[in-house]
Amino acid sequence: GNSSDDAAGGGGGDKTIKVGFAQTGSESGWRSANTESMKKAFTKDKGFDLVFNAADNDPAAQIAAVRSFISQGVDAIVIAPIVSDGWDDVLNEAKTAKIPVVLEDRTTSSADDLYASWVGDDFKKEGETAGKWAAEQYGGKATNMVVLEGTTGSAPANDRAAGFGDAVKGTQIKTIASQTGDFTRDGGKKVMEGFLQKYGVKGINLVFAHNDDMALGAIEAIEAAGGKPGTDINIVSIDGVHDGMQALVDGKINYIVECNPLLGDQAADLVKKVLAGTTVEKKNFATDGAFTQEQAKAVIATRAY
Ligand code: GYE
Repeated sequence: GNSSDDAAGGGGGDKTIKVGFAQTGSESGWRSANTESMKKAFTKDKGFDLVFNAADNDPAAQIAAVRSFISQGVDAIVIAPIVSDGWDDVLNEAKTAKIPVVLEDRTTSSADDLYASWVGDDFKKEGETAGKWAAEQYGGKATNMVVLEGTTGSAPANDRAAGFGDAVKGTQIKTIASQTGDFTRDGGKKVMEGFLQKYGVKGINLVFAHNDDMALGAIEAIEAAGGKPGTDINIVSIDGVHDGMQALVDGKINYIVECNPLLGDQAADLVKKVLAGTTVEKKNFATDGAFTQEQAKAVIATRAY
């Protein structure tokens, strides 16, 4: 690096803070909003020199990006870990190099002392909220559910599945198939096509999609199979991105649990505080709402993303 050679790890004054940000990739609408939020928060004006990397959902490439930040001698590293496992070695390397790491969005299974802080959403609670709603709406009658899972091994896929599972336990909702669609619209569409071929529109009553993009892909697959999404097959998903909210307003999705992607300012604040030696919370949760079709109509015009 060069533009911040004078930063020397300082957190205050008018020295530029060089930050390497290892983003997952660009898999979803949520991710686009998150990347934009991060880029807006880590600007030159605000005292940062941001080195941005998107790993295209490849865990090995993401770890390589973090290693390159370490060898560039950045002042701090921010990571949105694609998967939870496999971070110990590189986090130890950052620790040895005395470069603090702030996690944003997804969590890791590494020990707490390997990173300075985390900011993100409560994925388990999101799953629970979605599951509670599904249990109330459909749990009293025999319901065949298919699940479109997020990226295998990612914290949101693991935690949303666990939270939802807890909430529908003991109801008549039965999971007949569950497969990863990698948090992408295309992935959701392809997996749903396979489910529809196997079970038919009539054999599936409910889709739980771990994110809106996969729900949007499933809508395309259901319509192509001659079904009515939101009526013949009900859909519950998580995120609350614009296209998802529009599908909710249009009656094609039945319920969306929000996951706030606007984490940039909090992440930037944490980086500054950690570099300044200020004590910060280890875990910082954003707050999330949830929307029925009627509630979505009332808020869609004023959503920030
Ligand atoms: O729900 C999904 C994105 O990690 C919370 O990643 C994030 C998830 C989000 O691809 O749309």
